[in-house]
Amino acid sequence: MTQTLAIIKPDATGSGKAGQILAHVEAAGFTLKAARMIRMTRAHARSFYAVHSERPFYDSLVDFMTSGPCIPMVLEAPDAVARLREVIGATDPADAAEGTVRRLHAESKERNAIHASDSNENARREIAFFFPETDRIG
Ligand code: 3AN
Repeated sequence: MTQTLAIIKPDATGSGKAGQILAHVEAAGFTLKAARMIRMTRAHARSFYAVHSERPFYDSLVDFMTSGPCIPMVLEAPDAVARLREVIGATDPADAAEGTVRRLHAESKERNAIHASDSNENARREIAFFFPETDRIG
């Protein structure tokens, strides 16, 4: 078993889709190991997305991620990082495969419902970013 970090983003919490999205990933075989509901500060969001700091969409992304509640979650499954990327679909919902979380629930390339770690190294870093060791079960 391996773990990955997902975040249900403010577009999805705001439109009442958090429960459907969690049900979707659980039905796809993931076990929920930790979760919180938070409102990210600008400093928090800037730090989390530091890798994108030179991209033209960075300020807008920080605005969006701080616009409402987020639900970071630790999800566990065999090959969790790659499998969750498949289940959520492409960044742009117009390119996401049928039946993926983003195809079903995302509004746009920015307001795209859910984040998922893109490598095992980033999963470890992102899990530690949101969850102290004492909050992680099992
Ligand atoms: P993914 O979330 O699919 O790994 P990344 O890491 O390229 O995509 O981008 C991180 C986040 O930045 C995306 N989830 C999305 O919210 C936003 N984003 C990425 N590309 C764009 C873009 N061209 N325009 C606006 N927002 C974007």
